[in-house]
Amino acid sequence: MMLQKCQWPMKKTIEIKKDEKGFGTLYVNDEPFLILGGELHNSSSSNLQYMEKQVWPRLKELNLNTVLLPVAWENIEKEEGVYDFSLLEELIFQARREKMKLILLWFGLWKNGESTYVPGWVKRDSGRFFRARYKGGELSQTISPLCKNAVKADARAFTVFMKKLKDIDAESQTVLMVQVENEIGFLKSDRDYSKEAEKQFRSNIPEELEKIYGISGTWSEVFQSDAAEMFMAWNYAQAVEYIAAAGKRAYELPMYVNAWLNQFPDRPGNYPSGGPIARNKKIWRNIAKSIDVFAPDIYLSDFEGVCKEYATEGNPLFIPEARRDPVTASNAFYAFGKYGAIGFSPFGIEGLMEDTRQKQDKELLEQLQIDVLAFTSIETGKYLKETYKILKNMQKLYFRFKGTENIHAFMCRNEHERGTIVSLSGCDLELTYRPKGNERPGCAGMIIEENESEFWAVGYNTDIRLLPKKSSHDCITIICLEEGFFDNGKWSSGRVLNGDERSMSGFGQYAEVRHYIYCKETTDE
Ligand code: N0T
Repeated sequence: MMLQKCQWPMKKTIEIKKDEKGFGTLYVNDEPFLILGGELHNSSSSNLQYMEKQVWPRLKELNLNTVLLPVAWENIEKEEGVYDFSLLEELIFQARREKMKLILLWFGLWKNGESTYVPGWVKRDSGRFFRARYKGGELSQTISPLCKNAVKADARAFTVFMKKLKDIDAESQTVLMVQVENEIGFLKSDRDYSKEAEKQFRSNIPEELEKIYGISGTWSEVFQSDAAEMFMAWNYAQAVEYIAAAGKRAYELPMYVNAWLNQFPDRPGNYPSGGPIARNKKIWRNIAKSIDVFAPDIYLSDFEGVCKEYATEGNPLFIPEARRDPVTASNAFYAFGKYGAIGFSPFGIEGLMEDTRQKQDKELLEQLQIDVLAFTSIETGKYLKETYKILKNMQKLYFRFKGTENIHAFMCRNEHERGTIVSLSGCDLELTYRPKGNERPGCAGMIIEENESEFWAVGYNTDIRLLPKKSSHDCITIICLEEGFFDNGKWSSGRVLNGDERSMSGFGQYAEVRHYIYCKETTDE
């Protein structure tokens, strides 16, 4: 007879823990999890057949482990108080079958500044669910964040949704996180000019803000030229807090909000006013306390600048949406290597194997002064799948050193930069960036030092040379340089690169891994 081992059922948890550096890591049952993600186009997950035919097969070869997809309020509560979760349940089944984790995007009251995903009964009743107005009183498509009825209705639906999620998924843990709303804020205006908003904007700032900022007065007195945006940030952050807190009481999953960043020209309304952009972080962090992560959607070319802005003061870096051109494949290494990101996820992932250069509405994007490339896939998937494959297989090594001085990252910021020096404990690395066009990933990568005579390097379009440390005259000698790959954490070496192959052993347009062993001889006088 088999003896059954008596075990306590393990408590299942999904949480983000922070280290001393402030870097966050997502833990699933105390195991670190690296989100190698991709976000679907907005409408893909509204139909199961479409998912079967057009989406899942295309995701297979990309080496993702997580898919970000929307759950629309209009779909789960078509009639007030009547809920239907059949689509959600099927999506979760499909994901499990595909061995994929999910991050669900709650498209509730606000999606890209507007209220296009609210149910018809909310849209039709603009008395009960009043809209934000532009200056002069013109109506918008955005339900005002000052509308308490609307916030309560959203919170109620969100709570029922989270409860359902707990019922069907707490055991399997297919869903890792939930995004609350999408790129929140008010578009085409610096603030809401509805009657209610006008009244509040003229009054003194709320007590809570007085405490946070240590100053009192009207919005304009306190925040001057930023008053309109701060006013919106306060109202949106409060609404989000109400909704997220209610949802968390039903099911305690990590939650985040994502930001449409302030791009040129930097005026609120040109991007959604009041969203969680860096400038508004004080309000957002103090008010929306149930939110675990404030996350940037990075379409701007200054990838490094944005990462830096967000990975501060204990805010873990998570990039739920990223550019679609090949540079995204190299940016991922940088986000994980330099800022210990918990995850990375290009937008429109099911289309990343295509070349969409001709399909872009170039004129429109140019008119809006938006970088066309940011929305263009030039078969980006064929590069991204290499990045993800490498990261997936070397994550054990990565997590072993995450948050320590042993991890370094490099990235070429513009075409004038020729290279950089990365300082290791035993030597310096001279990294020279290779010229490359828009069709390729950027020059970027990551170095992990195993000890003072051994390191791993991964990256794209960069040459590596070992130098003595600045002002020293040490003689640095390579003992062994191998190409190869990690297979589920275990190094499997390929050719030993020596002779001709050693002098031209840099990284090319597809990501590669190298293992270096070297020694240092001190030149004593
Ligand atoms: C994103 C996506 C989707 C260079 C646009 C980005 C997604 C939403 N919005 O394809 O609609 O649901 O979150 C807006 C970025 C515009 C500014 C780019 C400046």
